[in-house]
Amino acid sequence: MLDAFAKVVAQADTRGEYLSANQIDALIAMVADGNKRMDAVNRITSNSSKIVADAARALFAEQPALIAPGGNAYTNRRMAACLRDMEIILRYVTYAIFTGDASVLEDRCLNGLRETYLALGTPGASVAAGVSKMKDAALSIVGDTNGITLGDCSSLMSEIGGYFDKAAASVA
Ligand code: PEB
Repeated sequence: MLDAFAKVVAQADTRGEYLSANQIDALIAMVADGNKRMDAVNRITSNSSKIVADAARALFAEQPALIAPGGNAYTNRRMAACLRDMEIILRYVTYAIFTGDASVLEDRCLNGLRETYLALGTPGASVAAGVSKMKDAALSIVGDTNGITLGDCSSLMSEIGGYFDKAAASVA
């Protein structure tokens, strides 16, 4: 599990080189914008239940076969497992945003997840659809400009979107 700093150190070390000016500049920019990152993590974390519940509700409205008898989220046990899975994925996405690096998400959550769903007979494409709904909800919460000093959050927003996309793509 790496963060943005450890990642560039690991990369530089495999080449036996000092950190490059570009790498240092990128990290300086990341630190300078650190409050935005922490605020984004805080917003997603404190709205996590709503993000998960709304995304699940929208997913089941779009794919009602999932909650019909015989569906992959039918019975309370499977419904609970489904909500829990979405919560787990969202939690790892917040870790990736916090560290500025996807390795925690990849190593501890996504690695082998597609195979797990294949083995369970859980439709990965439906999980991916749920993740993409969480992405939309999270980005709209992070991007809410109400009551804050306006600034440019575009690169952070696209980084955050990228973590959700990575999660969706890894199970779709
Ligand atoms: C991954 N999910 C399930 C299981 C595991 C995971 C390992 C099997 C064991 C169990 O049931 O607990 N666990 C989960 C995860 C990590 C982990 C992400 C990462 C660290 O450790 N059903 C649907 C939707 C979807 C869904 C499409 C969006 O209809 C999920 C939610 N996951 C789902 C369901 C099960 C499951 C298990 C329904 C139960 C499957 C079953 O027992 O039939």
